[in-house]
Amino acid sequence: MFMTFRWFGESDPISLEKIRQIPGVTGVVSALYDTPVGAPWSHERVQRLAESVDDAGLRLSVIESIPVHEDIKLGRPTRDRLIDNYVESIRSMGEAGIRVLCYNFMPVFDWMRTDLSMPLPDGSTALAYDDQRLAALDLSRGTGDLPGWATAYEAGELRALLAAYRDVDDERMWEHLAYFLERVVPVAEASGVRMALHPDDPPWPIFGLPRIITGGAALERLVSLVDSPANGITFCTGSLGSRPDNDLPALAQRFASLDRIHFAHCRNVRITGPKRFHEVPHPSRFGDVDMAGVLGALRDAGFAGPMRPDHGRMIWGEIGRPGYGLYDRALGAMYLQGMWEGLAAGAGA
Ligand code: DNO
Repeated sequence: MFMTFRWFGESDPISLEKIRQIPGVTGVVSALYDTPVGAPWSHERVQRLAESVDDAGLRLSVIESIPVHEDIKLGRPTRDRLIDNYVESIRSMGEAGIRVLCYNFMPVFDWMRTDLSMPLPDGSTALAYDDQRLAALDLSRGTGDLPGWATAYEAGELRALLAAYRDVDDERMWEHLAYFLERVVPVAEASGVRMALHPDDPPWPIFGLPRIITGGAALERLVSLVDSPANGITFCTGSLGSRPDNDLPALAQRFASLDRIHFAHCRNVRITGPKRFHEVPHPSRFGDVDMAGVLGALRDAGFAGPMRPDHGRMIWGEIGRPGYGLYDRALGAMYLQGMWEGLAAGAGA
């Protein structure tokens, strides 16, 4: 593996110069944040982004994400034109030499939490989710009040979208995902790009919306939809790990040995009840994720792809984008590299 770090572009308070000073981080994970969802990414723009990262002495290793338009997820007739645009964006990535695309197929919302700054006993704060609190959230005024990275929707727009999904159950979502992948994966393969679907976070339905990428059975089904190495997954320990029925080391072993893990997101969660968890520091002993088991499985399978520390807590008085401050993620990067180095040493012993 090689270590990467997410960067939200020029407006990110954590500059590339700072990222470069985290020992061992060589890759950057980023995106074109000002392109409207559904519009094609031009080769020039992607190339310019890659060059700005190069200039800082790093390499743009992963695009996270090219968002999938809701019309594709809903299976609307407009999807064909939007898929053409998506394919064009993938070609642009390939031409710019970027080999991994992390994306998701979650309806309406991306990752969701009910608390962005839950205090932990040591005085740090972390992201937390509690399904009972989610049920109490009011969507009638749009997404404005939601604690999460949801795309902003006005009340009316959100109501219409939620209504449109009422006709889309899990099986329809799978059909729409297959339709998308059948058209996109061959182009990714020809462009030298590996697609890495991010599991749903949290991995269960929210607000009555279907969520299908939840665990081992779903990942098996995903990789069989289009049988190509370009149709892979982002192995997110935190998302998959918030369900106790997911055996993370076994899943890592299974999908890495198929060469379908193209990107690893590593973070830890503590499960505190049914559909209730909060994020914790990266090392295994703070939560329910067996990080050594996961990294050991990846290493044994010869995983050579990008890995990044995922969400960190807010520590040392840092104020910033929830989950994406500098300090705790940098500590995570060091822990993960230390673990990897130790595993490598152990393998020869
Ligand atoms: C959260 C991230 C996700 C991820 C998308 C990929 O912190 O892991 O938002 O970027 O789901 O499309």
